[in-house]
Amino acid sequence: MAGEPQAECLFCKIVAGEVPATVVRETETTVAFRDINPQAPTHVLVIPKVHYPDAASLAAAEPQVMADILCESGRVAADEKVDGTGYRVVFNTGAGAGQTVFHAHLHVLGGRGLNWPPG
Ligand code: IU
Repeated sequence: MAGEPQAECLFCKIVAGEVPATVVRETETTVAFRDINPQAPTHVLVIPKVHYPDAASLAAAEPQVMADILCESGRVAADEKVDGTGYRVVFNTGAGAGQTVFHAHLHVLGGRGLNWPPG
């Protein structure tokens, strides 16, 4: 069922505490943890506790949770002290855009200069 934990989903396992992660923030609806392969000095993933495969399906089904994720990204940036220097939030959506984990997640990247357009 949409939103329910998926047995084979790595991020559902992180939410459940079955796979370790360096959690930096947690709310009733979200978890934020450090990316295992950081692409910047700050690289944190903010994920919903509910399972949706990507940002669009999450936003369509649970817009308040999507809003919670965006609010949390700002709090992560402030906690990491990258809000003053600039940071980027990214939802890779679809394999063609580089999505590799199909549980919606927002990347929060900062702590170095970030080029535009992204690769
Ligand atoms: P993507 O947008 O789906 O490509 O992002 C998935 C991210 O999840 C990617 O940056 C990975 O480094 C990260 N990640 C992780 O933090 N822990 C893991 O065990 C795995 C992937 I697998």
